[in-house]
Amino acid sequence: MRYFKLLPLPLLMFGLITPIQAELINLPTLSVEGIAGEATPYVLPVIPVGSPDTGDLLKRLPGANINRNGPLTSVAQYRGLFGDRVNVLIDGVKINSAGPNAMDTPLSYIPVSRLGDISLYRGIAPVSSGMETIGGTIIASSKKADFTSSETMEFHGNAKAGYGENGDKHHAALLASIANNTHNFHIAGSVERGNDDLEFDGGDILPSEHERDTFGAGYAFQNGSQYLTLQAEHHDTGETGTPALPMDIIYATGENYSGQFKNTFANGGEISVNFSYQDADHKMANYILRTPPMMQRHAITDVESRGIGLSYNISGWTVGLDADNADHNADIFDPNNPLFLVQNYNDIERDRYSIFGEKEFTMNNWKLETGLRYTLVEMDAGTVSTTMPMPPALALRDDFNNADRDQDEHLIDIVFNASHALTPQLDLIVGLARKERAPSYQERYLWLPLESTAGLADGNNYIGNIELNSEVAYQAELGFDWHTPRTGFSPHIFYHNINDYIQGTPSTNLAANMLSAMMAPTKPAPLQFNNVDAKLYGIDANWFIALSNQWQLDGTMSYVRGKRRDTSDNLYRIAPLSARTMLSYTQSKWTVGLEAETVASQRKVSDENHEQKTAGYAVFNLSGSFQPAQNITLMAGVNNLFDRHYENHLGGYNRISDNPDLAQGDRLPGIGRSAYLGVNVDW
Ligand SMILES: [Cu+2]
Repeated sequence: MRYFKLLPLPLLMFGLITPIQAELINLPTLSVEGIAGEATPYVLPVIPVGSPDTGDLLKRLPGANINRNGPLTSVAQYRGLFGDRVNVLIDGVKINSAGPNAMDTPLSYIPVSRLGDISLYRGIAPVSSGMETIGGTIIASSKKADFTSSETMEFHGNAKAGYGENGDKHHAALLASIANNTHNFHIAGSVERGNDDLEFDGGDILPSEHERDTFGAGYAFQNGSQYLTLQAEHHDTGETGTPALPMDIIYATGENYSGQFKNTFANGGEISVNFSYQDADHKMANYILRTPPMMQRHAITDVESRGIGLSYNISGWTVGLDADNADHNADIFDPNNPLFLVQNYNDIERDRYSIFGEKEFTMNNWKLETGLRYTLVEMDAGTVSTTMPMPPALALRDDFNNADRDQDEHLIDIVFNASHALTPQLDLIVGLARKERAPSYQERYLWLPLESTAGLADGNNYIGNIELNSEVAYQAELGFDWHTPRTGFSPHIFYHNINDYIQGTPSTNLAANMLSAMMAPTKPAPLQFNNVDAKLYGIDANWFIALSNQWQLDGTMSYVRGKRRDTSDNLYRIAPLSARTMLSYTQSKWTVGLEAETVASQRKVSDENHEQKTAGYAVFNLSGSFQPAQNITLMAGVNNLFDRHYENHLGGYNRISDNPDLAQGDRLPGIGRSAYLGVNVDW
C-alpha cells in the first residue's frame, strides 16, 4: 500500500519531486502527495555516486539494509529477513542468481548509473506484488525514455560519468532515445571499473576490485488504451572481489528479456500480460583474485529461467495468474587436476504456479486492501556425481541419488492492509498477514558439506535437507504517518511470528560431518538446514523537518530484533539499530548536505552460526551538487569524512589468509574516506 521511492539525484533536484517521503500508489487521495506541491525545499537524500552498488541506495529506505559480500554483491535485507525471503524485482522481473552463493545478487543486475528508481512496499507487501513475499517486495527499475507529447519524433538522452578515489572507481552510462507520443525506442549502457582494492583506515580490503558492463535496448508503444513494452538487457560482470565468500567472481554474464502488454477496455477494466526470460552463466574461483590456497577450486554455474504473468484489474479488484521456473547447475573443478569434478547442483528445477485475487476499497474513511494468493512450488534435482574418492562423499552421493528429491509445496498468502485518516495530518496504518516461503534449492539440495548457501557468508559448511517444510509467517503492522507541509514523521512497528523458519543447526549426518572434517579440518562441524521457530519485531521510521526555506533535516531509523522461539538463540546477520540523519541547505542552483550514519553495536548474535558481535559507530558524509545549466548537474562528496575505522555488522568476515592488514576471520572493515565526483547531463 505504502510505497517508498528513491529517485536519482537530478530528478530530485530543487523540489521537483518529494524525496524519501511517502508516496502512495494505491491511495492517491492521501494528503502526503500534496506535500510535493508545496514550496517546501526538499533536499534530497544524497545519492552516493561514490558507490556503484544499488544496495547502497536501498539501505536508505526505512527498515531496509544490505548484507554486503563484495563491492557489487549486496543481498537485500528488509526488517531482518534477507536473501530469498525478499522478493527483489528488477524492471518487474524476479532475477535468479546464476551463482549458488548469490555473488550475482538480483541488485547486482542494475548498476546505480542505470537506476531510475528503487522502492519498497513499506510494511506488508500486497499479494499482487509477487510470489513468496515473506520478507516484502523491493522494486528497482532502470532509467527509461519517456514518451513525448506530440507526434514529432524527438531525440533525448542522459549521460553520466563519475570517479571515486577510493578503489580508483570510474563509471560512465548513457541512455539515448527516439520517441514521440506513441513510439519510444531506447538504447542504454554502462561501464564501471574499480581498478584498485578498497581502502580502510589501516589498509586494504582484498580483493575488492570490480568490473561490470551492461547494455540494453527497449521499445515501448502506447495509444491511449494499449501499452506495450519490450526490453533486452545484456550484463557482464568481470573479475570482482567477494572478500566475504570463499571464492571471487571471475564472470557473471548473460541476458534478460522481458515484455509487458496492457489493454484498457471500455468498461474501465485493464488486462496486463508480462513475460520474462533469463539466461546467465557464472564462474568463480579461489585462486585468481586471491593468493592460491592449497586446495584450488573454481566453479562454473548457470541459470535459465522463464516467467509469465496475467492479471485483470477492474473497480478495485485485481485477479491474476503467475508462473515461473528456474533451472540451475553448478560444477566444481580443480585447475590442477582435470579429472576432478563435484556436481554441486545438477539439473535443479524450481517451478512456481500461482493464482491471486486482491481488492482495494474504501469504507467509512478507511482505505482497505485485502488479498489471497495460492502458490504451488515444485522442486526437483537430478542425480549427482563426484570424482572425490572419500567414502563419506560417495555415501552422501548415493544417499542423495536414492532419495525422493521431487518435492511440492503449497503456499497460502493472506494480506489485509488498512489506513485511516484520523485527522487531515495523521493517518493510522494497520496490517495483518500470513505469508509463506518454500525452501530454496540450496537449502534443500546441497548434498555435500559446502558453503554454497546463497551468500550466508558465515564461514560454516552446510548440508541441505530435502525434507524441509515451508516457512509460515504471521505478520502484524501498526504505524502512524504524520505529515504537514513542513514536517513528516512515520513510525511503524511490526511483529513477525515465523513457524518452520529455515536455519542451520548442527548436522547429525555422520558422513557429512566426517567429510567436512576431512576437507576443512579447521572449520567447525557443519550445519544442516532445518526448520526452527523464530520471531522478529521492531520499529522503523522516516521523518523530515523543513527548518526554513533553505534548511532541512531528514532521516530514517530502523530497529529489528530477531530471535529463535525454540531456543534462546538469536537470528543470524540481523541489522543493528541504525539511523541516518541529514542536514541540508538548498539554493536554486546548488545544494549541500551533511549526513550522519549512526549504527549501534550488535550484541544479539547467533551462537548457532558462530556469529561475532560488532561495536557501534558513526560515519559522516558530505555531499553537494551544482546545476550550472538546466540540464547539467555536477556532484561531489566525501563519504566517511573522518576516515573512521568501523565494522559493518552485515559486512561478513575476511576470508583472505594473507592480507597483512586484516586477520583471516576478522570482521571486514567498512570503507575508509572516499571522495567522488560526478556529472549528469540530460538532453
Ligand atoms: Cu559464485
